[in-house]
Amino acid sequence: PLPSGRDTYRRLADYNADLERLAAGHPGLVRKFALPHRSLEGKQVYGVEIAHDVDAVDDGRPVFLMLGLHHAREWPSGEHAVEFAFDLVKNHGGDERITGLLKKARVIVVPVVNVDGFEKSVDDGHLVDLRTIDEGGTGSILATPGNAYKRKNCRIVDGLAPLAGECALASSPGGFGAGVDLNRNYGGFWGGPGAAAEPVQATYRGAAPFSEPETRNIRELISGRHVTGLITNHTFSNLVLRPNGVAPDTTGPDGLPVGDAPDEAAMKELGDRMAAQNGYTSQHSWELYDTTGTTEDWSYNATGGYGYTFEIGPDEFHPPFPEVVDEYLGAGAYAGKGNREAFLLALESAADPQAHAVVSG
Ligand code: 0X9
Ligand code: ZN
Repeated sequence: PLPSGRDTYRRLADYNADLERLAAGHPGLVRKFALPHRSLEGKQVYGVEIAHDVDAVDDGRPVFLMLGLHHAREWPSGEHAVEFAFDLVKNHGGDERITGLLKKARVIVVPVVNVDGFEKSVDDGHLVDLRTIDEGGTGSILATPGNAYKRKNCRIVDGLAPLAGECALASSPGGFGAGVDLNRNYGGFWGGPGAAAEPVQATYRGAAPFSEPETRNIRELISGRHVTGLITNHTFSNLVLRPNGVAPDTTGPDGLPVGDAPDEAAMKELGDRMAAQNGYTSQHSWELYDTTGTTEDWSYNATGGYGYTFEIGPDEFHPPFPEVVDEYLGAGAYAGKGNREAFLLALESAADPQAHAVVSG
């Protein structure tokens, strides 16, 4: 079973209750906090920080950051993030490796970045039998009910909301609904290829870099702490992606080629090791397709902390829950190939940032 014991997808209230439960049950080890900006619908966004002596916030230990649910329909991305939190807490004290890591480093988990969009997606998705959706396959995602396959946040841009003030998918132009694609709204290469300028598009980048409260939350979290490594979880395609999101010969905002990441050798090395654990393919993000304004293209290029996107699962945005369990643990059809071990490698690397410099020469 999963570290939390859960066997169905969480809804938004379940995430918030679980974070509260983790913190309340483990004073000194887990601290729950609210991110600085409420969502457009006024919801608070929560995270937990986990570390030995967690309240000694001025001790300068490096931070490993784990994110989920930038994209509303990608439910396993939040599940794996929050299960990692449960896993660390459960094994602290008993497991020597995890106890040691929580002494060296701090872990911050924000499982639901896009709270408004996720609530719409998961509430509608629960109205129907998930297996019925799955039979439609990914080719029929627009034929499924309501907002189960909503991607973006709840920014209403003129003319796009089917009903005034409503953050919905059904019957909106283009079928993608209102919203900004939060994984195109960060500052890294914002305005470049692989992101749309038109609000109807699935990859709408927003009016400006960090125009959205959800991306500002993550920017301020990262800028205020010493985040040496992060994983931002998505679904699907079984990929470990590393910067950059555009190919080296692409012209950047400064008119020069963006080039390859200065830490390419070391980031590839860690990406490959994580992929060896979860069985995914390790590659540059641009090898999937061009993207600009993504989380780690900002965080890496702004801070130097290593950042990866995990695209969880072979072929579905939110498969039946037992698959999510197996993909975390490395069980069942995924025997020996789970994200748990890959996440621990990322934490180990973030806990020892000096080792980065050695690998990259
Ligand atoms: O397009 C995206 O945002 C990601 N795929 S998803 O199906 N989850 O929407 C891929 C992003 C890859 N690029 C970077 N991470 N830079
Ligand atoms: Zn995604």
